[in-house]
Amino acid sequence: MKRCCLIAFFAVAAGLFPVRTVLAASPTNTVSPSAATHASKDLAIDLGDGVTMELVWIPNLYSLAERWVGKYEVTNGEYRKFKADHDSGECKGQSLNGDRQPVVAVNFEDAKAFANWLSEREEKAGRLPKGYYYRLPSEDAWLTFAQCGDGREYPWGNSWPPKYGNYADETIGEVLGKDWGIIFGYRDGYALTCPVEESGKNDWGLCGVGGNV
Ligand SMILES: [Ca+2]
Repeated sequence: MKRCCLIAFFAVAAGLFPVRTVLAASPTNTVSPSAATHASKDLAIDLGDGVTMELVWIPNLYSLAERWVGKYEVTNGEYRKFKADHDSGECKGQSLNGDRQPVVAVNFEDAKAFANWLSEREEKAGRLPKGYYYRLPSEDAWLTFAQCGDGREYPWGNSWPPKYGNYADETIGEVLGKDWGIIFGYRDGYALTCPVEESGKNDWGLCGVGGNV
């Protein structure tokens, strides 16, 4: 994950780090594995007004606390159910603010607050499994689901350039200038953020797990 992580590192300073939520067992969780796994299906959280947040059941994470992982990065549309006036802004005249684009212009505390809000909302509605809560993924969980559990260097495998996903491709040079880091020989068609569905799905069914948003 060397180059992808490097891109993500620089993105944090710009508020462009990816926000993804997981549904995890709390440290005091007393739910037995057999009871917990009865619901071992993907989840869809209805946030209202047609906004649905999807999570994928990842059995390989069972040794960690995480059980379900957000299928996509948290979108602007989802985040605005928590903070209605959130504005992800624009860059060089390109909007970052579409409902299906990943939320940006948020910091670590904002991301944690979103996960806490989601936990409280779902618990109040009686939809949160006993002993579980939403939070950001741990580093170990992130590496496991981004690498599909086999230690691969990139979400798609060990080859370079990427096979899929939205990265600093040749498109970004055309929009932001040639001084930006560009992956030559790779073109995903997006200079900046893209709809989360188009950010590349890994073998475990998770989209956009490499690079920044
Ligand atoms: Ca791109």
